[in-house]
Amino acid sequence: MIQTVATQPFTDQKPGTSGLRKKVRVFQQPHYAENFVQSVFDSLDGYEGQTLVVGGDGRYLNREVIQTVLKMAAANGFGRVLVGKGGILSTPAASHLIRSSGAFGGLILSASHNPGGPDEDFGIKYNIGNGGPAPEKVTDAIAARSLAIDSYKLFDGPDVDIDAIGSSLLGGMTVEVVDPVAGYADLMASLFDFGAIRAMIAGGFTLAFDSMSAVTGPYAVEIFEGRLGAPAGTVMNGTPLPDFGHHHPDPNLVHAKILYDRMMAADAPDFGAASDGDGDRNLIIGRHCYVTPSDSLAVLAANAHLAPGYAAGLKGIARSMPTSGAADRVAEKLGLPLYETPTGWKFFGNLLDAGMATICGEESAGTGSDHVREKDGIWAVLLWLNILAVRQQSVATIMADHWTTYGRNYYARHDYEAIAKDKADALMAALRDKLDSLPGTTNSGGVVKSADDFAYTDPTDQSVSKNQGVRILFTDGSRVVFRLSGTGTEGATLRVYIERYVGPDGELGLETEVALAPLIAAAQEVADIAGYTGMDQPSVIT
Ligand code: G16
Repeated sequence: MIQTVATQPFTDQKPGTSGLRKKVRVFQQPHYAENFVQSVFDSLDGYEGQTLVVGGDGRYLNREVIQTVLKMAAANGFGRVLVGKGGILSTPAASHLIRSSGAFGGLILSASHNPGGPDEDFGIKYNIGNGGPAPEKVTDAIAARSLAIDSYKLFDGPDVDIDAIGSSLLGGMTVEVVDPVAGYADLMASLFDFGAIRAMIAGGFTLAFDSMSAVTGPYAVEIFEGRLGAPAGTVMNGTPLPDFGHHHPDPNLVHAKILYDRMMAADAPDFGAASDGDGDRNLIIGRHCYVTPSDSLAVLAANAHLAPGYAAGLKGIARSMPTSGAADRVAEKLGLPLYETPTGWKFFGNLLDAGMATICGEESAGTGSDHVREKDGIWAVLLWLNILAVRQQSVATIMADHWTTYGRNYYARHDYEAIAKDKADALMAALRDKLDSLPGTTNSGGVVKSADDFAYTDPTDQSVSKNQGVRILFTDGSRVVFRLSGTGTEGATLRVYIERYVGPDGELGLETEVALAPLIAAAQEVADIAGYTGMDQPSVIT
């Protein structure tokens, strides 16, 4: 029986950079998740009888919200829902399942790299039929609907068993519980030379992959240990846990410190990597050699042709604006177009659909390609492994070679977390007020060439996205970028992105902090970060 439940709008359901992310306790309010899911359905046209994909990263509340989604999908007229066994689907696997099943769209339940548990974070994101995050026109419609909603529809039936593969009926809707891993692993095998990687591992190459007790565990065990023959134990923290074992599943140098320390030890493996809560981010560390996400994008783009799936070359490269310009130099050399988009994977979807870009990447540890419409952590690791297997060189050698060919973009991101929202807004407003007066002035970073607030016009549909981050560009090509995160759930997070380019003949071996020190000082001078936030150090440096 279909129930229509009366409700009232919540005023805080506007999706951020990547869906709606809130504290679990916010999602546990009566009607909260239901309102958002109904707002999604109400913003879509033509899904009756169609297929919806549902799954998540296994975090606290995942299973409960999956049942809610199933009952609401049945009541709203979907014909079929595909759900990952146990409610598990990594974000890239969900994207692949949406595409390969011809689904109308999907709901991915995750707060990505944010921690999980009763006092931590949860999230819901809607992806469209191309497998990618809903574009802004859809998320704007969802936000508008969430402010007007007065009822939602729920099928009044028992919970569905999501732990056994197979089909069942919920009202008139079919629920198919599917293997979350196999189809994704097959896709990876179709893109990369698994034989070459397997031979490299059999020949003594060692790797460590930290799943951070999050969703990639089953995928990594199947692919690295199963199909590629790495020894058992190669995958660390390989069981997805609702609270990620009390860890913060963010693959950066702070939260993946155990892996980092292992990679810097005398007996380090040849290659180390980690992924995040929902499996779309990646951290790459060679033996004694950390690779920044921006550099990783550049190296992957420069060498992708060594993997079978990309042997025909790339159509273009896309990066988010705050990502370093390292990939730009590769694009230039390869004669490829380079697209600079706002932060958020959703901005890459149109470029990938239009065949304008093949590889995309972001400074926030995301890289991916046109094989799905999300960034993909395990994909990035496999492309690295394929390149290492072909080149038969260490990560450190490949990085050194890359810099002597293209020059080096020294890069760091400083995050100031959990600052009061009004203070963060005031800091950004003051910066915006200064933009016109900055060009021509000198500070610790050098002479300011230009200063603006990044705006993007999508080349495929001409849609315009404004206020995407304040950029201060210096005459020597260095830059400092300021923006507020769109994924946090507590106060505001200020992100300061700092970059300095040194050509192939310049000093390529500096410590990053040393290379960037004048620009870090300039960021303080221009934005008065300490004054506005009361913090004299960032919370996280990546
Ligand atoms: C999401 C988006 C990314 C973005 C990142 C950080 O990643 O998909 O495109 O770069 O958030 O965004 P912000 O700087 O606004 O916090 P994820 O892995 O959290 O889904």
